[in-house]
Amino acid sequence: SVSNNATSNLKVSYHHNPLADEHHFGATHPMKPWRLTLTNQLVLGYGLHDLMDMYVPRRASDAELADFHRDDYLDFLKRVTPHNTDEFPADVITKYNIGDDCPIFDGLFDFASIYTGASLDGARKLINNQSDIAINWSGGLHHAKKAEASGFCYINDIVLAILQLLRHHPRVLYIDIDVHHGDGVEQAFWSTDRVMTLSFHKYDPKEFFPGTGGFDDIGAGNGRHYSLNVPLKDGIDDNSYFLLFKSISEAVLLSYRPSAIVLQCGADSLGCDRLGCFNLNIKAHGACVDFIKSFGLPLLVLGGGGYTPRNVSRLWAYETGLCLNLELDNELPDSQYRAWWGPEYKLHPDLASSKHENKNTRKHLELARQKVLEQLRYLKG
Ligand code: ZL4
Ligand code: CA
Ligand code: ZN
Repeated sequence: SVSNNATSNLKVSYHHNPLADEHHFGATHPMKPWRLTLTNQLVLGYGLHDLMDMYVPRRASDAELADFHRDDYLDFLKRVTPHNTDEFPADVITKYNIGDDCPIFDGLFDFASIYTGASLDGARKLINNQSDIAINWSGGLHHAKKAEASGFCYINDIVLAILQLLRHHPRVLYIDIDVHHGDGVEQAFWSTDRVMTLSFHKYDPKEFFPGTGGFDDIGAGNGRHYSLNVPLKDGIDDNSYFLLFKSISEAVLLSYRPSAIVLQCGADSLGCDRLGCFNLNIKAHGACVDFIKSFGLPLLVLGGGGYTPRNVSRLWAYETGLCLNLELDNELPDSQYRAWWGPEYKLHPDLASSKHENKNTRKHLELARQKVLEQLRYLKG
């Protein structure tokens, strides 16, 4: 069911520990780690595992997590369980931002160290030149702060992976196409020019989480002009998004000249997402990944949001194929989970929904492009 492109000689590695999939945030919580099981079913069903190096990474160690996170926060995450939460003072629970978005569930610390271990493993394979593209769909949890959970994220695997890459790479570019602003990564590298962060997201400070990521969030000190944001409105469609993405990311790559790239591929920017409000189809989202891949730099590909599991799995299987230079058959492979992709059983259902009208005027999109390109004029060296 796949047509192999014989010119492809990229080494692609896939980093996943299936124990991540078994965790539950709570019955009605939108974050469903079992979307990773659906993703793997499609990856296996399309036979992609035969074309990549498949790794089951170890958990991140305490020392690795402490490269970014504060010790007291890590100790808390390690000790707290649904059974002993009451024993912690209310101000501690509040301080670490535990609540409906970031609940305490069974195996929370295990979950966080598993997804983080996979991002670190991917970074190591890139550094050692054992891979050209390393994929971890369980990672990409961009909201976690140094000492605080946020937006379904507890440990910031992206920051930790970038810190590893910085040991060998002078400049790392971080690109985030999740529908939410990549605030945790931006904040971690706010005052350095060694990481440039670029996030595309829905922006409405009063109505949409996390409320940051306006044009004027540009970084500070040495990092001034090295945080880039593309605030968007509801309903953006395939063409507007891809053209904007292409022109901005190309200009950023040519000016910043990174030696490695981390790409957060949150699937909640697809149309019909339970939390998102964009109108992207799988091919347009994938075209962004493919465009970044075309620069031929070491690339760490991560997951992130995505709240309609059948479409998350379609997208990430498709993007795994793109990393391998494959265009997957629109007919989905057979699997024991097949019923999830009914009634059409296609890789590319039409996801553009009339639920979110396109509120992005040409004028707004042109302003967004101008604002970002303006920052690039100030870059040093
Ligand atoms: C839920 O149904 O906008 C959490 C969260 C839990 C189950 C039972 C509790 C019901 C939607 C969201 C009450 C939930 C109220 N349950 C949640 C300001 C908010 C305060 C919390 O993709 N309430 C906060 C976070 C965002 C807010 C988005 C995206 C992560 C990522 C990377 C994080 N928080 C309002 C919401 C539900 C829930 C239903 C929810 N939370 C939707 N959007 C948010 O960028 C992985
Ligand atoms: Ca984003
Ligand atoms: Zn998101």
